[in-house]
Amino acid sequence: MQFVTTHKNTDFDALASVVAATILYPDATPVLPKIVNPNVKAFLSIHKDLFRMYSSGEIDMGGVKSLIVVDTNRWDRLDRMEGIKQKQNVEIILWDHHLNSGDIHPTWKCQEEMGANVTLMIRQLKKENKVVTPIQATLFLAGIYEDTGNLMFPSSKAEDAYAAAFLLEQKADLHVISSLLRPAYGEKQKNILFNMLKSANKVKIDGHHVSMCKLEIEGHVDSLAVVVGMYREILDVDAAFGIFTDKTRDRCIIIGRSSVDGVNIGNVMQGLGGGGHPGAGSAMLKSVHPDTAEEMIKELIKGNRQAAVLIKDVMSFPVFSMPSDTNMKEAALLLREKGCTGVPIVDSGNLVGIISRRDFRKIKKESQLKAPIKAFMSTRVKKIAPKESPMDAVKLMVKHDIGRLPVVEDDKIVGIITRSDAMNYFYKTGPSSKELE
Ligand SMILES: [Mn+2]
Repeated sequence: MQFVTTHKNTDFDALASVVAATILYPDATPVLPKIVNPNVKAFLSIHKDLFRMYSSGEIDMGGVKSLIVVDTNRWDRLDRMEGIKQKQNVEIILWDHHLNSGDIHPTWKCQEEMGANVTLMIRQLKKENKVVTPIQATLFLAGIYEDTGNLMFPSSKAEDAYAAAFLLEQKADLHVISSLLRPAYGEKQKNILFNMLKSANKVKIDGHHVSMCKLEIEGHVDSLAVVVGMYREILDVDAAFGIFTDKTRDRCIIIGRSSVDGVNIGNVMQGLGGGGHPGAGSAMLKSVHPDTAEEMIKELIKGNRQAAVLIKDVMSFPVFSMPSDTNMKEAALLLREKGCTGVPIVDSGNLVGIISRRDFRKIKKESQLKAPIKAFMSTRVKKIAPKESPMDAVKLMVKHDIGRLPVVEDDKIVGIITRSDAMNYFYKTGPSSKELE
């Protein structure tokens, strides 16, 4: 007897992986945990006849010879499988896209970092030339879109997109998918979001704007992750954490969302005993005060610091600059010679202004070419600290429509970051601006 099962609070990726497993292993009986997430529950109630699923409660696992586990590698994420954990001679087959070390030790595994778990299984279905029906393709694609944020989470891989393309070829229905993935956002969720916004705060950790919101909730609330996602977007912070305390059950539910590389939610949540991806994740803490949870999160974000790239890592230096008594004609020649559109003006190490091509348009008569640049330079210079992130630099450049930012520490100019430095960091391809200059 062979069974296939997945994690509690089953999402579309998990359900899709279970269904994909029943194609790859035709003898396997699909067993779902008692608790599945609300969208999956709604899906199953409509598709009951098409996807026959068994609940862990209604199955006798006594004669089990083989268990296929998908989309998790931890026993405590499975529902009522403790009996099998103790047993000898049960073959365990694992399909998982999480690389964290779990306590399920499989006989055979396919474990690779991927945006969605079902991507791994679709690759195998293709290899074995298995037939995928349009309805199965729709479910599988919902799994990929949900786990990769429509292929926009940084954890998405090219393989996820290949799998998505294959599923579209198999006639996955995008109309159905958009209704399946509709976030369950109702009155309860709206009230929580309003209360979070009322007490909203922002802190800066290692150059990232982070918001942590502590709130008391009563009992189980669906779709808290959606609420935290909306909260992050409204506050326009790099990362947001909701610390939800449920006093009656003496526990904290922690949900995080991030839009920057420097704050890896998956790592933070793993540090709290939970899990997730770089962009999204959650954890549950028993008997922990919310203030303690907040401190733990801060420490864990700081622990991620090594991974974060800072301005000082991507800026150019030494900086070509001019003193403020250079005359306009000389400055124009130097700009042309260096091929720059703007140059910082520095007097005895201190940044006093910036001169750019547009400042030369202020010149009305020839005699002004002999005037010192200090008469024409802009003195309200936007600058950035070496500890900030390339993302912060890009935001400033876009906001003020400028192409370069002097990097300043203790009033001294230590470097300059240009639009192309920032872009090279984001795309990590092609020659760097330093090589071009
Ligand atoms: Mn998954």
